[in-house]
Amino acid sequence: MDADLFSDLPAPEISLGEGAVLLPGFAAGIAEELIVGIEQVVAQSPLRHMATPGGFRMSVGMSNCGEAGWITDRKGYRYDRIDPLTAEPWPLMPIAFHTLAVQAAASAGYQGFFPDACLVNCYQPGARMSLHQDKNEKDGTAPIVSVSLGLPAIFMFGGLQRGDRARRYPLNHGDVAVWGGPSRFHFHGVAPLKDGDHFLLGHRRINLTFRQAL
Ligand code: MD3
Ligand code: FE
Repeated sequence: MDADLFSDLPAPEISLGEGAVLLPGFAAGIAEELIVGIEQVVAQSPLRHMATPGGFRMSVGMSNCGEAGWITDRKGYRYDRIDPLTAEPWPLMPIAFHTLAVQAAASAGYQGFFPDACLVNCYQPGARMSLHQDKNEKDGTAPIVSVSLGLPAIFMFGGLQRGDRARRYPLNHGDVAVWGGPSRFHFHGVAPLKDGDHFLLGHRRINLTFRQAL
């Protein structure tokens, strides 16, 4: 018996909008390696619930690796080379993270993507991310690559105006999405995480978001 008759076919790519591509299961085969990397990162720079400029505690636990990390506090949203919790540089980006992000971007048509920041978002049941735009990166022409691990989530993808109707897409374990071109500045968010029990991550969803931030 052939174990997999289709193993030589390229993975399907699904368009999410102009410049945005979903690569279903692109990272599934290296999920365990990614999770080891996440454990190393959060051992050095622990997950924490940051404060928004308006003073709300984010329901998503966050950390970063790479040359720069995304942070928020009462002073605003920004990138910093130093983790404010440890007062040290962020952990190095594991090579496997960087390679995956570069390969996914290239597969979606974005050659030369070189992420210097990786945000680690950890969702527990009920955690959500309200509609927002990613506008803190210096070079808006570079795409963003996101990797979903663990429990599935409903991703909301809107338009250039906050009030534009948002489409809802399921993001599953191992899925990678590449957001470039016009979709780079669309409003987006994540609906409250539904509880479940994932075979690798238990009651959690972890999203890695790779950016060229500096
Ligand atoms: C579409 N994170 O960290 S990843 C974020 O699942 C963020 O944790 C979500 O939005 C998460 O800023 C969504 C998918 C994603 C990331 C950035 C985008 C989609 C995007 C930027 C522009 C358009
Ligand atoms: Fe975002």
